Amino acid sequence: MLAYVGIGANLGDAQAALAGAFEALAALPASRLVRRSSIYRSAPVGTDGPDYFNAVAAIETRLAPLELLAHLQAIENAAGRTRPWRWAPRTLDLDLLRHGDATIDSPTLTVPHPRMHERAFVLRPLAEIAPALVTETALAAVAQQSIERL
Ligand code: ROI
Repeated sequence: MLAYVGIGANLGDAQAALAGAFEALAALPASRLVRRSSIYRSAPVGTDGPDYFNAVAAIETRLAPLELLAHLQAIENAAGRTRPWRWAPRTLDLDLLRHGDATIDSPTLTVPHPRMHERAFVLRPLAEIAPALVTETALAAVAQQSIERL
């Protein structure tokens, strides 16, 4: 399956965290990192705090959605992620955006990611590596959000 993972960080050396995340994704079992977007700097959405660095990765994987999710959480934890409150700043956040054409709505995982269409920091890098998945209308709807491709 071709899965898409959103990557974000806004604490510590966030750019190094993104580079480390790409390396960790490339090392996932039964998987191959097939595409990585540019890195974007974006104002925090839904909260305040430092700017985020964001990117999206495409992974060809034989891991099932919940298996992949568990690996993503292990990578976050290894990067020193803590969860003091819901929208706290984070050293590394990995969101499973899509997993093939699966639609899943379970207590631990919803794919496609339910809020990706509200977020320029997801849609812009996703459009860069998977233009067929992001319409011009969707991009126009988030055009007022502050984001810059580095
Ligand atoms: N805002 C931006 N710009 N980038 C993120 O990765 C990000 N992640 C989040 C919330 C708090 C919703 N805001 C974000 O989880």
